[in-house]
Parts: sequence; structure tokens; C-alpha cells
Amino acid sequence: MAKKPKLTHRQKRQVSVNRSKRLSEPSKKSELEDSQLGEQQTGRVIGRFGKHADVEDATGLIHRCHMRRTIESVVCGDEVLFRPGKDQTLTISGIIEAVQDRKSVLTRPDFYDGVKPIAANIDQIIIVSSVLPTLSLNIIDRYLVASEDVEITPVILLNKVELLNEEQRAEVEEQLNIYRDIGYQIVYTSCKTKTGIEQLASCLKDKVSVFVGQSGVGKSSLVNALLPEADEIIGDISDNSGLGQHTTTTAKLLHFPAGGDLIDSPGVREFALWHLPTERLTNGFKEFREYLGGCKFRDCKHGDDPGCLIKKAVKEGEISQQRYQSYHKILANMDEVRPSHAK
Ligand SMILES: Nc1nc2c(ncn2[C@@H]2O[C@H](COP(=O)(O)OP(=O)(O)OP(=O)(O)O)[C@@H](O)[C@H]2O)c(=O)[nH]1
Ligand SMILES: [Mg+2]
Ligand SMILES: [Zn+2]
Repeated sequence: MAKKPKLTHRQKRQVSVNRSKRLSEPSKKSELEDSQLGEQQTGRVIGRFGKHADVEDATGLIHRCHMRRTIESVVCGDEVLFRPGKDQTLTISGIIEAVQDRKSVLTRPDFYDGVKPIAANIDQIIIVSSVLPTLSLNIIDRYLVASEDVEITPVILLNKVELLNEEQRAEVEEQLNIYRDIGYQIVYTSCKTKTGIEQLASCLKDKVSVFVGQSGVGKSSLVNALLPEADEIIGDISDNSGLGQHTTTTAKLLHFPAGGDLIDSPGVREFALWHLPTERLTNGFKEFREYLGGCKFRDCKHGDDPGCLIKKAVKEGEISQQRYQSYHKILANMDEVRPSHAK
């Protein structure tokens, strides 16, 4: 008996990609007949689940669509060319034929597939954090790096602020002022008391925004506070961790009556950063940029290297100690969590 050939990692990955492609191909029977489809038109993806997508046409009608096999990926916010189904009584009647070039795309690394898109054509990323169980600046820093890397403006939002007493509030503001000082917008909200909801609404007006943040910080609660008719499902918080249980499971795009859209997506809770080369991580700390290239050694690690301008800026108070430590923490962690094939 011939020995089974040993596959390289790359070949194994290709085999698995081919297999999943075969699985996702519609059977001949279910493929839509040309005669069942209307004229090609433009639309926008407002929902994405399994192998289907909801496409909104120019008149606001929603068509549940299949996708042509040639299409690599379709995500919420995508502008597409599609053909609606003539028979609207079918649950899935149309087909997406092409995805238009994306103005921006939020991505996340996938262990097997490399980098995967999560949402497209977004203007700003709202990084939602909460004071419960604790405010994690390191997580905010990771989301900031991811936002800077895809060149989409981030906004930092702190929710559940009604839980803070005056002293705690002052402490939290002092911590977040580091971000304000380097040019990021900060919004404080409470879904319980409706504090800051109006300010948030004006920050989202006429823009396409996406909420990101850990489970349980209150993303869907904020959606409901902004758009009561959205009626998003709100999760319970686990007593042990103070974190949520991943309640929202499909991505959707919602419209504000006064203008602007909001994407609440489950895929953007965790921004792993291991797909980023170190230079891109460093560049994601935007206050570091003006010093980069000026260190004594070209391959400066900005640690204890002699002649490091970043370190000097930290010593002189130009760069916050907190952000500097956070940078090194992310850097150290990236090597630990990066899958071996991506090293
Ligand atoms: N005290 C307080 N609790 C809040 C506030 N906003 C949301 N919560 C609670 O936080 C919990 C989680 O809220 P969700 O809106 O489901 O959180 P999420 O971020 O959408 O979570 P996932 O969908 O799992 O990612 C619920 O128990 C909410 O009632 C707030 O401003 N104050
Ligand atoms: Mg949710
Ligand atoms: Zn340096």
C-alpha cells in the first residue's frame, strides 16, 4: 500500500479551503434560474449570516440573497451588484453577483484563513468599554492599534458610568485623558440613566459606525438606547467574570432616521493583532509616529536600546508611561499567541 503523502502546512490549508468551498457550493437544483431573476441593480448589504446576505435596494426593500461562487467575501456595509428574485414568496430569492471596491474594511485575523473582513465602508469604529468588571486600558490600546492599522477613525466609549462614585469617576477620567490628549474622542454613557446618549447620537450622525468591544459591555443596550425600535437582544452578565455571554451572533446594519448607520457585529469583539508585523503595531500607537526612524539603531526595539527616541519621550513625559508599557505588553503577547504557521 502506498504511503499517504505528507502534506505541507500550506497544502493542508488548501485542502481545507477546497473542502469548505465544495461544501458551500449550492447544489445544481437550488441554483437560481436566470428566468427567475430580475435586472441587475446596486444594493447594500445590511445583514450577513451563514451563506446568505440581506441586500437593501435603492427603494429600501430588502432581498435575501445567495452569492455567486466567484465572490470571495460579502460583509455588512458592502455595496453590491445583485439581481432580485422575481418570486418574492421564496425566502431566499436573489443573488449577489459582484462586490464593489471597498472604501475601508475592518478585518480580523483568522487562525486558518489569514485575514478576514468583518464590515466594509465604515467611517468610524466605536470602541465600547465598561467600568465593569474593570476598565482595561490594554484592551482599548489593542482596538486602537487595529483601528489605526485599517485607517478608520476610532472613538473611545465608556459605558455604565452611573456605577461610578465621584471619586472613581475622577480616577477613570484621569486615565482616559491620556487618550484625549493624543487626539481621540471620548464619550461617557449610561444606558440606565441615558447619560451621554445624545452626545453619542450626534457623534454617530451621518456616519457609518461599527461597535466593537468585549461581550457584556453594553453594545446592544446602546443600540436600543439610540434606536428603541431595533429591539436588540440584551444579554446577562455572568456573576463570576462580570463579562457577557456573547449574546449578539449575527452582524447587522441599522439606519438612524436622522442619517447615519450603525453596525452591531459579533465578529469584532476580539481584535487579535498577531497578523500585524511589528512596524504596523508600532505605527498603531499614533503618538509614537513622530519619533519613528529617529532612534540610534535602525532595528531599535524601543526597549532599553541606547539612543531610543521613544524611550526618551517617555522619560520626558511626551509619551505616557501607561501607553508605552501597554505597547510592550502587546508586543510580548503577539509572539505568544501567533499561530506557528504565521510566524
Ligand atoms: N449598570 C449598567 N448596566 C448596563 C448598562 N448598559 C448595559 N448594561 C447591562 O450589561 C449587560 C450586557 O449588555 P449587552 O447590551 O447585551 O452587551 P453586549 O456588549 O451587546 O454583549 P454581546 O452581544 O454579548 O457582545 C446587560 O445586563 C445590560 O443590562 C449601563 O449603562 N449600566
Ligand atoms: Mg450584543
Ligand atoms: Zn527606539
